[in-house]
Amino acid sequence: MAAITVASSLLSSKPSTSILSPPIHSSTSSFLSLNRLPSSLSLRSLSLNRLPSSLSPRPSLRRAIDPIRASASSATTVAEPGGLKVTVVPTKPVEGQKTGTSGLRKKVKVFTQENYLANWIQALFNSLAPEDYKGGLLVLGGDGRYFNREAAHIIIKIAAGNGVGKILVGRDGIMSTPAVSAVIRKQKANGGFIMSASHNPGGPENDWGIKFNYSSGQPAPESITDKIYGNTLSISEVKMADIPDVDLSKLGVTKYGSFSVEVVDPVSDYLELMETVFDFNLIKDLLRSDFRFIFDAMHAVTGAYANPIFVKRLGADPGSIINAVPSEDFGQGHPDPNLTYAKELVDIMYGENAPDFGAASDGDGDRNMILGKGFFVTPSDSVAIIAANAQAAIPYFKNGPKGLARSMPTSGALDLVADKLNLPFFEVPTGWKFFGNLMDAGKLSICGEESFGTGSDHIREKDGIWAVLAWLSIIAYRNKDKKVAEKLISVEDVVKEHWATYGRNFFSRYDYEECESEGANKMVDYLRDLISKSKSGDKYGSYTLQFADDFMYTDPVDGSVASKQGVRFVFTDGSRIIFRLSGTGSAGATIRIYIEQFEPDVSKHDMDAQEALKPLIDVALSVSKLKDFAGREKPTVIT
Ligand code: VG1
Ligand code: CO
Repeated sequence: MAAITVASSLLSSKPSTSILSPPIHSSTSSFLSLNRLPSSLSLRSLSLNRLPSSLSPRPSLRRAIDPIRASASSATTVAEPGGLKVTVVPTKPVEGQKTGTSGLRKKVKVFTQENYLANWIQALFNSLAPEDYKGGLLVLGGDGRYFNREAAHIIIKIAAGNGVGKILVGRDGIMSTPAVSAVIRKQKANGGFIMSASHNPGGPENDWGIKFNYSSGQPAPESITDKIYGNTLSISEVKMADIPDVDLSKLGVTKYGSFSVEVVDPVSDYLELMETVFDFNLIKDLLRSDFRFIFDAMHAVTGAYANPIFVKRLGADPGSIINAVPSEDFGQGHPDPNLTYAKELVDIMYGENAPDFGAASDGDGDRNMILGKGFFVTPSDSVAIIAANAQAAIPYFKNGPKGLARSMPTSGALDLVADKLNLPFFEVPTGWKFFGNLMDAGKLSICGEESFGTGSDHIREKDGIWAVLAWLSIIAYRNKDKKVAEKLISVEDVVKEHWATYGRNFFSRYDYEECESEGANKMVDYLRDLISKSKSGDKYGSYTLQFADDFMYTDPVDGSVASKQGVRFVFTDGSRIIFRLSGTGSAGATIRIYIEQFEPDVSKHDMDAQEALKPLIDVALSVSKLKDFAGREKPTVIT
């Protein structure tokens, strides 16, 4: 690794736009001669390796194995047009590189195995049509987690080796998932990579992940991810440009023949977009008054966005942003904004003298949690309330949303809004990739998932900061005519008013994390068998079954079919119990149970959700025999 770190520290002294000739040999004849001397690459590495390690800017850069260097001794070098030298590194397939709900996620120890990441990146290029990347523009961002820096260099070199024209990378490799989507769209890029395992913990002992989005800014659909997986099983070589590591800490362009890397500010394009979506002056007025706001970045990527947006641009108190410095292990926390893992914020919001508004976001900035003073807004309610108020409070929706959508396990609160506003409505499987086609076809504006994901067609990802700005807009709009010292309409008031209008969908999710895969799979098999035998009218406690199935979705735009997306029991009163296995974990199996019951009676709306749902939760646990199959008494997380 020393070869790479030294090269990058030398580069950092260059002016911000440097035109570097190819690092070793620039003429075709020298490529040819190199071609006959495959050992030249390792010789160069050896000599550079002798330079003092004190030149290394970051000790962490030397920790991980460089998968490409590890096999460089048997590599051959070929000439490529454009003055870029490409090394073809022989490799072998690695098992298990199938992407889940959102990208490929594994333990860091797995990703740092020889060629593991390189194989997947090359398999991705092998899956795309050449016109989708040759000479094209790609975006690269990440959430700042451990291994991102090393991974960025590997991705840049393989992209260059495959003929990509230019990479836009966030400074220090930082760019949130929604910002990557925004930049792809604004800069008309062919696609982009996000180095993140999202809400999964980071650090040498924890998780790493990679996601690929394509030209609309949308997560790659299964048609692409299936191809990538297929190619990982037959891969035999990785094409890698022989260029030094680029200094990612300095803004500017570095050129290598026909390839270039531009380090960009990760915030500016995203902030510019937010300014077109929201009325910033409206939010500014709210944040300036006696309204108290707090945002918890959970030591993750939104730390880079919170200060420029909430403090500098919108005038929030600098002390209102907590855990604002992205760290490689998220301060040893679990960057998942829910009632369990965002404990610090929850304690503040439920404590004495709590602020009026609290919010948090996850590792890569696409999730959000919204809290009022001593009050939690469920994500299912949140998207419904945003949809109901969007036209009035958010300029982007001034003509009204085009359509609404939610993932299948998300509560039916949004359905009721769609009904009232007479809007097209869609129910899709879990995972944001299913919303994009509907947005591209102009059928969908606002959508959400129960898993703390909310967003709109301003980009093609869920968007944590957008959700916070949407809620601030709603509160600001509702209070815009209030005089100083007059009592403000609170988050809780807005939610309760919504329930009074539409009824309340009590909702809860139970997660049983890191169960034995065998037991979890057996439970799902058992449930599938059960639904095949069930019939309408069957009794489950005091509930009568309307139907039970394994959710299947046919995309109304391209006709693609996603099956086995969750076992559901739907009862005659609209109550639902849903079972799914998580597709984002990196070890064992996580069982998720989703429980929902509609309550039209306002006098019952103040009930605690766990209390209101108790009979249905008991049915869910007994129907699934979860305790027997998973050997668990209690869930790890209750939402
Ligand atoms: C979970 C959520 C899902 C979300 C996905 C990615 O998936 O349930 O709604 O889209 O995470 O979110 P699963 O398969 O574990 O249930 V993120 O913030 O990781 O990009
Ligand atoms: Co995320």
